[in-house]
Amino acid sequence: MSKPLVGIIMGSQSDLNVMREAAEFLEELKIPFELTIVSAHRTPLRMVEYASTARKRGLKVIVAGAGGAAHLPGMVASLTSLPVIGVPVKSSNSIDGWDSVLSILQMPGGVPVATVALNGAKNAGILAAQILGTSNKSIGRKLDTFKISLRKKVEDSVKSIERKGWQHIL
Ligand code: RP5
Repeated sequence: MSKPLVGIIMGSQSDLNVMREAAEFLEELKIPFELTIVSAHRTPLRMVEYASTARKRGLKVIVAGAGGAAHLPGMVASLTSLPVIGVPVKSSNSIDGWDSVLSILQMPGGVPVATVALNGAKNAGILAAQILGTSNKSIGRKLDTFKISLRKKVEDSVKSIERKGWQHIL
């Protein structure tokens, strides 16, 4: 097993159902990653340890998801100079999701978190791969293929609507 390049972390096991989409995308592209629970509020010292050793351990990018008062991505970004992608999760303690979005999005100057959409873990996985793909040709090629597959899917839908008529699609 090669050393993980991406660290996927989340505040609680209850985030896994959303965060798994980042893991699934990386798995699809055969990009080595690690996945674990790190809570900013319940295990703050573990968070400090995780983030401050991440670069030394060989990680290149961190994907961090949390819900409600979602401090994990921002705090991790404060502890490492690796790029951090934040995933706002609509969790049981979220009011409506905006709380998580704004907690992750509105970072102070100097400490960016690349924030994806609410529950947008798949895009976080894609973005992590794209960051790696800037310096890794093989990952870059797989991402090009992925992009082509997105285009083909839309083209297939266009053809299908033209062939069957829109009334017969759903
Ligand atoms: C956040 O609180 C976690 O990231 C999770 O989204 C939310 C709820 O956690 P649990 O109470 O389900 O463990 O810190």
